[in-house]
Parts: sequence; structure tokens; C-alpha cells
Amino acid sequence: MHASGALEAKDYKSDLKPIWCPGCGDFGVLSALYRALANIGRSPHEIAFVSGIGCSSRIPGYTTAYGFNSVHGRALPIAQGIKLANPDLLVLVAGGDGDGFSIGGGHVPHAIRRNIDITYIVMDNQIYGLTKGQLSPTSPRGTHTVTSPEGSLEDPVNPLLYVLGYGAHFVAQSTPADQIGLTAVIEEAIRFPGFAFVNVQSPCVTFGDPNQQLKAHKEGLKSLAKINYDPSHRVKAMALAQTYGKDLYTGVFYRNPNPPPTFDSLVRERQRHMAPQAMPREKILDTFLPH
Ligand SMILES: Cc1ncc(C[n+]2csc(CCOP(=O)(O)OP(=O)(O)O)c2C)c(N)n1
Ligand code: SF4
Ligand SMILES: [Mg+2]
Repeated sequence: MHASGALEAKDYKSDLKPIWCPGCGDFGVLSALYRALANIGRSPHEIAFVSGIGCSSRIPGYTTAYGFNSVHGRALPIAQGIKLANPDLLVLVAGGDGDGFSIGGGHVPHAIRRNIDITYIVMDNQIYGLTKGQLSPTSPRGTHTVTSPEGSLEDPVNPLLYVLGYGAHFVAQSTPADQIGLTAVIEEAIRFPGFAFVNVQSPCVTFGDPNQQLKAHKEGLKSLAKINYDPSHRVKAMALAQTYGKDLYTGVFYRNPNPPPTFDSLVRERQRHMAPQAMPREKILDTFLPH
């Protein structure tokens, strides 16, 4: 902690040493996350960080926030439950492309339509890293892996288009090759009231495409801030999202300028409204007992 009392990036760093391969993009996601959290300034005990299973899903353990490295593909339902049980917590979710868009893909639309105030960060490396390099839902067509030795025959999921199509109110993309830009979009996503999605192109050095590593990102990324892009139109964002897999646009694709109320705030309001008619706690059990 700084002498002024302000929290610093190192206050979010746990004693657990990351076991990612040297050069893994996830290191850069972690450092941007520490900085974004320090900028926001909520204490670690006010933050709950949920993940699924994968290399990327180790990330909560490397922070001093409450963490739950849960079940493959099930981080979003768990995070939504946490936020509804304790709306005062800042709830973050992280995981991989496989975790989020294959086994967990069915949960994404429901998290979006409920619009619970959580931030979902996907470390999209277009591969199953933890299980040693199988085809993932975001692998480009033709990718050679242990499960597609002749090259894959199917098109990938487009995560940006997927979440925009289901109505997400905040959608961004970045890469750890741009630490300032990544920190900024993570911070903005966390501050956004409602479900916010950040797709991070986070290269896997061991099983990923050797041509899509941090050096290539640094040289090829196209910052939306530099081209005066206006992120307040969903349809324009959907057109831009078509570039996924071809160009690496970074920054905010879509931010609803008039975000609707979140599900958690509506639940709170309803609870307040209904509380006066509620049965006293001590009487609830009686209703289940035979008279
Ligand atoms: C129910 C279930 N099915 C399969 C697995 C095996 N498994 C663990 S992680 C993983 C995929 C990891 O890929 P991704 O989510 O993209 O994360 P990465 O390791 O690339 O960061 C799989 C298939 C599992 N743990 N649980
Ligand atoms: S296997 Fe890939 S994703 Fe997993 S830690 Fe190594 S470089 Fe990172
Ligand atoms: Mg992956």
C-alpha cells in the first residue's frame, strides 16, 4: 500500500508463483489486471474472482482477492450466484476460449440477457493449453493440432460477434502486447454497470500459432482509439467484429451509452419492495412442518 493509503498493483499479487510456460500471454493479462484493480481501488476482500478450468483459469489464485478455480465451463453461473448473494462484491470471471465457448458456451447468452454486474475476461489463445494443444472453438479453420492432424474443417466461433449478438452492453478486445490498452479496457469493463466482456488475444507459446505471438500482436494491432472509432453503435460494432481472426482491433468495440438497470439492482429493488409482506424468518420452517 502507498504511504497515502492508496492500493497499488502489488497489493493484488498473491504469494503463489504462476506456473505458466515462460512467455505465456497470460502473464501480461495478470499484470494488466493488477494495475486495473489498483486504479479502481477496491480492497482485495471486496473482490470475488471466479474461473473455470484451463491454464488461464489459474488466474484467480495469483490474486489476493477471494478466488474460486471452479469447474470447466461453469464459472459464469457460479459468479452470477455470488453476485446475487452479495451484490456489494466486485465479481470478476476469467477463463479460456475452450472454457467459455465450447463447454461453457451455453451459459454465456444467459449471463448476458440477465445482465448481472460482472466482468468476463476470456484469454483467447485459440487452443486448449492445459490439456496440451487440442483444437478449440476459436481455432481458425485449417489449424493442425493433435485432434486435427490434417487441419480442422470447421469455422471458428467469433467471440465478439457471439456476445454482441446476444446483447452484451460492453464488449472490448485487447492483447497483453499492449499493456496500457489492456489495463484500460479491463478497468473500463469493471467500471461498466452490467455484464462486460473483454476478449484478450493471449498467445500460447507452447501450442499456439507461432505467427500469432506477442511480437506479431505488437506490430500488427490496430488501436480503435487511434482511428476515432465511435463505440456507441451495436450494429457498427458487429460489422467491426467480422474482422475477428483477420485483423487485431483493440479497444472498446461497443459500450451502450444508456446501460439498462442490472439484474442485481432489480433484485435488490424487488426485495426492498416485498420485504414488508415477507413471512418472519423464524416462521418459514413452520410452513414445512406437519400441523
Ligand atoms: C468436464 C471437463 N471436461 C474436460 C476437462 C478437460 N479440460 C481441462 S481444461 C480444458 C480446455 C482448456 O482450454 P481453454 O479453456 O481454452 O484454456 P487454456 O488452457 O487454453 O487457457 C479441458 C478440455 C475438464 N477439466 N472437465
Ligand atoms: S500451455 Fe500455453 S496457455 Fe498454457 S501456460 Fe503454457 S503457454 Fe500458457
Ligand atoms: Mg485456450
